[in-house]
Amino acid sequence: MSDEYIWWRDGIIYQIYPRSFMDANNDGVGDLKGIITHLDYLADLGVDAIWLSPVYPSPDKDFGYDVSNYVDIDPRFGNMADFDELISAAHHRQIRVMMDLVLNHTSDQHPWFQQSRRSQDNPYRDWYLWRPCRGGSKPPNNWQSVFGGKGWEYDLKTGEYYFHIFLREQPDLNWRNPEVRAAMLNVFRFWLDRGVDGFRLDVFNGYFKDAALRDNPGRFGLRGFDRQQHIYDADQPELLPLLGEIRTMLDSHGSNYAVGETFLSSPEKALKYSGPGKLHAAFNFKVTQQRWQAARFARCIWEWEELNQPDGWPSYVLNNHDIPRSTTRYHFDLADRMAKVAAAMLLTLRGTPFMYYGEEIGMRDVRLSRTDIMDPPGKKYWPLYKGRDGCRAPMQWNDHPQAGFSTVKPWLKVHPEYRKRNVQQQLADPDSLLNFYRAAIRLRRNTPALTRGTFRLLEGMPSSVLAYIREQNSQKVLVILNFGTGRAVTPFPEWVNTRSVKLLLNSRAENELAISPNERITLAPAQALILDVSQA
Ligand code: ISL
Repeated sequence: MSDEYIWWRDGIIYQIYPRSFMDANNDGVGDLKGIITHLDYLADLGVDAIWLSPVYPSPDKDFGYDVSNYVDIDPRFGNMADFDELISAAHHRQIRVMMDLVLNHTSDQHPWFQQSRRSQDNPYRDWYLWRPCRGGSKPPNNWQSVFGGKGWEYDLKTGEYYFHIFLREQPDLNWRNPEVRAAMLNVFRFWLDRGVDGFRLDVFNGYFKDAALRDNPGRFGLRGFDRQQHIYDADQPELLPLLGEIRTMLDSHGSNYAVGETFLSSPEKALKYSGPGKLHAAFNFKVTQQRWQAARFARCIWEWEELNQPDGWPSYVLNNHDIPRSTTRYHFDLADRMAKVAAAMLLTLRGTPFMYYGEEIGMRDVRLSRTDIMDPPGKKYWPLYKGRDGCRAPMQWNDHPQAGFSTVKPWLKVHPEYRKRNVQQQLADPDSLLNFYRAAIRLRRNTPALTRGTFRLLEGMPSSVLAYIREQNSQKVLVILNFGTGRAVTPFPEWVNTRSVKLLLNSRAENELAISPNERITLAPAQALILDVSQA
């Protein structure tokens, strides 16, 4: 592996949900100026890139994931001048900027769809998936919407159905139409020309649907969407050549990066779409679906590692804007100690770590009453499924009203614990989760074994312990993570000379590193240790 620094390989990518990060103009919605005011915070945290969830004009039926103009900024977030300022201010601090491209569907308010629905012979008709009724009035096939109900919406005016895999206000584009393809590649170019360094591609493997629109076969599941095998409404063979084309374009602009949000993700699928001539990376969300048990993570990481051999580059994510925050998901307690173990893992695995705003201070999901729910699937399925608002609450900057996010009531409720959990308080506390993230990120940056090094799981550990070795040239780093709430006595691999072990990071600094005469380490509950064992 080359020793030259490559930001998307060696660096850390931090996802910002702009409407919840910082509200500089005090209208209750976060904005670009707000992000600019906190770039120093991000530089100090040590991230190499930020990915902005959508900031384009949008009617907000799906909070920006329904785009009505791909080449502008929604006035609630600011304007193009603010965007240019953000790019240059970020670059000034060696922070790259990634845009979220939502190209599977547009908003129904996008001028393309407005044209398309006008008449069957409108030049934009074929930009979307319009089909006549089947057998009189039935939808063209059995495809469903992820957010509930049928995937087809009947349009009275022109007497046909259009397909939407998400909300009816998010019609799917017809990527087989060369004009759509060309328009979308121009969207990439537009942002590249403005200085953007990379992209996150929303639902990229959904771009193409079966040309014959065949019915999906059934399977067992709770919701309509889950009761089908999605073999015809995603992952079609036309996708790979398109990814090749996207990659060529990105490479011809410099070292621009693209990570795909693998829809209906599996590790095999993520791998299939990433690598040379394809996307740089595609998310493997299996990691986010594990219970907090060392053995489960070991299996999942091992599988992802194996798939990425010999020359794939994994990425890891514990949090994003679609799933409950890891602290809430795993019911972390022990005063953030377990969150430190998760951080130590994320930042020492072989692969690009993705962080999500607020993860570094251990934000929890906010609990909302039925009337406060904003997310459409949450409204639809309450109380069975409460939607994704919980992980999208305003960033907790300090203990001022509204957590320093805004001076007015924000678009979504602030988590009530913000007075004791916020950036300001954690910066001042040397033992805080935030300071642990900062230290671990610094260590990672200065330790080639932790970025480019090989990865090897250690066997023979107690059941609550995940341990692995990262190695680069002569540098060997041992990571030992106690996932359990009890103590764990852990052996060293026999080749380690325990007398020359050097402590690099200890998540429970109050416990000194103690190696017993029989060459074992006793880990406290939820303790993470990162050790230099090069001299063994
Ligand atoms: O979030 C999910 C379930 O809770 C997923 O099914 C999610 O909808 C899917 O992974 C696609 O997500 C992306 O596209 C959606 C948008 O709502 C999500 O926020 C986005 O990440 C439609 O654009």
